[in-house]
Amino acid sequence: MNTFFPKIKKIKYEGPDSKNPLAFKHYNPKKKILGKSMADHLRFAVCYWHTFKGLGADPFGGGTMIRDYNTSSAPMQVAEDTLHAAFEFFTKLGVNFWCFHDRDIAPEADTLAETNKRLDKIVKIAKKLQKDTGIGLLWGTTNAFSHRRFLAGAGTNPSPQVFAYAASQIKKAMEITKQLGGQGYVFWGGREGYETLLNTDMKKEFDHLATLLHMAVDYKKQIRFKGQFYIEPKPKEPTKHQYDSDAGNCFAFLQKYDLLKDFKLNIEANHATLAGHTFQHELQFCVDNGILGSVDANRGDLFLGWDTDQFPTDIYETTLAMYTILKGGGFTTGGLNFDAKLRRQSIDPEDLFHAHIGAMDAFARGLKNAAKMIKDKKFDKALRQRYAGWNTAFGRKIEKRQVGFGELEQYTLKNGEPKVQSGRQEMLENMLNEYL
Ligand code: XLS
Ligand code: NI
Ligand code: NI
Repeated sequence: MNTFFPKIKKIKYEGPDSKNPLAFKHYNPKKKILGKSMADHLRFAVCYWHTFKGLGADPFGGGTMIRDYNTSSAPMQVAEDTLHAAFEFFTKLGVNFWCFHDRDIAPEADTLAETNKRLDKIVKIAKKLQKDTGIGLLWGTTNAFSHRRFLAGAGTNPSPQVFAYAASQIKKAMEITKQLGGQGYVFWGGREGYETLLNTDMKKEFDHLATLLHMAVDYKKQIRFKGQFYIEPKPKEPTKHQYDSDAGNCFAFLQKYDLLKDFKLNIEANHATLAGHTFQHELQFCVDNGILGSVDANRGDLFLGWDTDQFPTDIYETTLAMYTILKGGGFTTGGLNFDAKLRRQSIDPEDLFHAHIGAMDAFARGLKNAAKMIKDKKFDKALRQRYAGWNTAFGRKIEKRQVGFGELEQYTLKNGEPKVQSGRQEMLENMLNEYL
């Protein structure tokens, strides 16, 4: 397997002193941290859509990246070549997982039947490549947002015929995800949202989205697919208002429609910031409510208000994210999928390696820092102290609701003004910087 990236050898761990840009300085897959290998903690996955199908296009111009696997004029030949290139890339990079949309791996044909045949052909090859390389599928998903039939949404489309088309597509995507041993399946509501309430029955559309997901749960049982279902929140883009806008909103949706036991969330860093939250906030919300599933690891740009999907490089962010993930028990079915794309000027195949190496090292450093923070227990201690009042007999009585407003008024009248304490934010921020 040395066809599409002939200049690149297997990327190795060389340690922090290495000057080789095509080596890991921090990601040492076998190294144990808190009793588990770095590879098992981080569960890195490469995404197919940006890494192999994204060629640098933006709203002002077409692709800038020329790839050897993309040269044939026969679409299915391109699909096969791309798949081989992908597995060469995964192997050389040393990741254990990949993720795809149905339409990334096989191009859509004129009819659904023909499209499904194409998928079968590619999935057969993918299965063999997975077996030969030991690389697994972290999750599969459906692209029910690019084709013009989905211009007004998939599950939330005003037309039941489009709903049916989306359902058929998801059915097939679940089947192939199962065939490839996928550990999860993602629902990102690409166009499940609206532009104006003048033409939108929001309640109906939410109901229909839930119906689609219930059907998916039923079908999952029917075909005995054991992977975990995830919803991926995003507040806007492509629609002005997306229905799965953030973790809190998804949690309410899952509860209302009785879907909580069947779904967790796939949190994307750039979607968190678009929703006006930090990445860590979204992760913490999921941990606190038992719905942390997987992560799309990327970052946005401070000055741009859209999903720039850049490779994660900020150690501050990766440290806080890994701290929350580790404290929440770590990944089980999920992992860190790089839903990130090269910048338009990064045109060489080599740039794909630089991007992923940097991102993996950034998370490896985050993991090491977070493990130290956990071992030292300094932040745990600070948090415990801040809430210590709740461990007194008085605090417990409130928590257990053994007292009500009347008793609390009596207490306050008797004891007067409460003592207030410093939040120590700056001290804690300084303490955090000691770990970076
Ligand atoms: C787009 C989403 C998408 C999902 C998969 O913003 O992040 O890439 O991860 O459909
Ligand atoms: Ni994503
Ligand atoms: Ni995104």
